[in-house]
Formats: sequence, C-alpha cells, structure tokens
Amino acid sequence: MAALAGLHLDYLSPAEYRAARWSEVLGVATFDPAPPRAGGGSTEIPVAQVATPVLLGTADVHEVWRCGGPAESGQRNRVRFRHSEQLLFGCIAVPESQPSGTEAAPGAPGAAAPSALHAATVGAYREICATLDGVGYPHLLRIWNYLPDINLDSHGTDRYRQFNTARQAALREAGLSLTGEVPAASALGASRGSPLLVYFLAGRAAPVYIENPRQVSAYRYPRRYGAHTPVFSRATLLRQRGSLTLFVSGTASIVGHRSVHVGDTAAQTRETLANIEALLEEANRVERGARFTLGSLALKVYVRRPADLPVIRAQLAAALDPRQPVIYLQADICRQDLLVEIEATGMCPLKSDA
Ligand code: 3EB
Repeated sequence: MAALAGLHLDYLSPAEYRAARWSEVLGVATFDPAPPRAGGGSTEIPVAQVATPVLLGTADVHEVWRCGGPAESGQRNRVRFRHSEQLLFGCIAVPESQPSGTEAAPGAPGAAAPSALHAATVGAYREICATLDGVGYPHLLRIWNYLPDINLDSHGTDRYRQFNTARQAALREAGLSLTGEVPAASALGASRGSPLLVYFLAGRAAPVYIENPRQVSAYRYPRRYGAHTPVFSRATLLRQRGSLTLFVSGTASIVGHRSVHVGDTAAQTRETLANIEALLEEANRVERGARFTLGSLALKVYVRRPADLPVIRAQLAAALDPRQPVIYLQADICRQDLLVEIEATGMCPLKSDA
C-alpha cells in the first residue's frame, strides 16, 4: 500500500518482516503455526500469537503495524505494549487453566457460576484497561479477540456469550462506555487449547465511531443473541496528520440483526461485501474528505470451513483489486450459521485539516 504518514499496516512474509525497520514497528500479530522468534526480530516488539491456521499463501503471515516514528516498549502485568506519540499497540494471552491473578467479577444473581473463560476475559480486559489508564492512551480504537471453542456450550450458554458477558462486566467496572463510544472489534474462534488472546490499538485521542446503516448496532442486539450485548462499533476512524485510518470490525452476513443466506457461502460473502461497502459509504459521509473504497482496504478473511475457500475467493476476486493485501485464516465465527467473516483496515490520504 502507498506510504502515508502515521499508522501503517502490512501483511508480510517472514523474509519481508526481517527486513522491516524495527524502530517504527508498533506491534505484530502472527497466525498459526506460530513461528519461532524471527531471527531479525527485536524482543522489544510485542507479538500477538494468534492460533488460527493460515489457509493460503505463506504459512506464516506477519500482520505488522508501523507507526512511522519512534516508539517505546513496556510491559504491565501480562500486557506487552509499545507506543508512539499518539498510539499504543498491546497484547495479552490468558490461559483458561490459570485465568488471572485477580478474581472474576461475580455473575448475575441466579446465573450459573462464572466459567474459566469468564474469569480469563475479565482478567484480560482489566489488565488492558489498567494499562491504557496507566500509560495514558485512554481510547481503544481497535481490539481483536480470539478464543478456542467459541461455539461450544458450557455453563448454560455458548462461550461467545460468556465472553460477551465478561467483556461487558470488565468494561463497566473500568467505567468505559458500553454503547456508542466503543472500539471496532473482531471476535473469532481459535485452535483448541490455545489461550484467550487479545490484542489492540489505543490512542491518546478518541476516534470517530461509525455504525452500519444496514445493521443494528451490535451493542443494541436483541436479547435472543445473549443476555449481554457485544460491545463494539462497526468501524472506527482515526485521524492523523495527513492520513485517515478506518478500522472495519469483523463483518458478516448479518442484515438488521439476523444472519442471512444461511448455508450459502457465496451469498454470505456477497452480503458481507455489501455490508462493508455500506460502512465505507457511511464513513465517507461522516468524515468529509474521506474517500474509502473497497479497493483501498487490506482484508483479513475468516473462513469457517476450509473447503469453502475457493467459493469465497471467487466472490472476492470479482469485487477486489488483485493487488490488494488479503489474508485467509481458518476460524470459527461467533454465530453457528455464519460461514465467513471479513475485517478490514483502510488507509486514505487526508488533503487538508479543514
Ligand atoms: C456480528 O456482526 C458478527 O463480539 O467483538 C463481529 C465483530 C462479530 C466483533 C465481537 C463480533 C464481534 O455480530 C460477529
């Protein structure tokens, strides 16, 4: 992608990663199989090791976030982070076997006892919020959540709903918004036995929060999707000198609040793209001067069933520029009836600070 001022995302092969300029790397996410520490890599750089198999291309992809300026690393409890003047990248992995050094928040009266996942989620979010508070980057821009067996039922409900309950409890406890001013996010399955893995970008300044006109805001989903709603915005927009970055949340074949095209992978992919296009149009309407297009995005495509990859790729080939950065990962999606989910990051130059 074109070099722009400020934050920058690349999907790099291991060789390209080794050639990167370390001082300007804020953070990295790798995808299963988690590579051993890359030879040229600095141990200073936080690396989120995401346990989702890569479906296409180089077996190990590095999602590299660069900040275009000097950065400094740190650690607070289990959160490893690195920050530039305006932005902070951080990550935390919490095994469910040894969930946290702190106690889980009590569940609602009459509810089943909180699960290990609940405790792990509360622990992770508490530490993230404490880090943001302590280091002075109060605004979560974008957060990625990966948890094993996301569709599995236990403790009276599925694990994605347990995660939602715990995420909400921890954010409430930290005094953060549960609606409106909430980060863009993704929440996906990960390989069995892997820890809860959360990584994030936060800023000194608040982003612009964007919702999708075709979808009910996730934080207003009706109760049938769980007692506690998912806390995320459909997208957030970061303004920096000379550039805009749009963080598009994981997006699926959901219209209103309902999953559509159940069982039809091609149609789900097209609907997902229609949702992303509607969101881009909304971002361009809200932010005068923004010109986001599908072609300006880097995409991460989550595929539930590896056998669906050709169908999904064919739909994307018809809509995208072949030179666009796209990676494909195998991951379970939070609703059983969803077969594909796509998240994206858009970069666009900002002409003036009008
Ligand atoms: C959806 O639209 C699909 O719980 O953080 C997408 C992005 C989804 C983020 C989250 C869930 C999350 O509801 C699922």
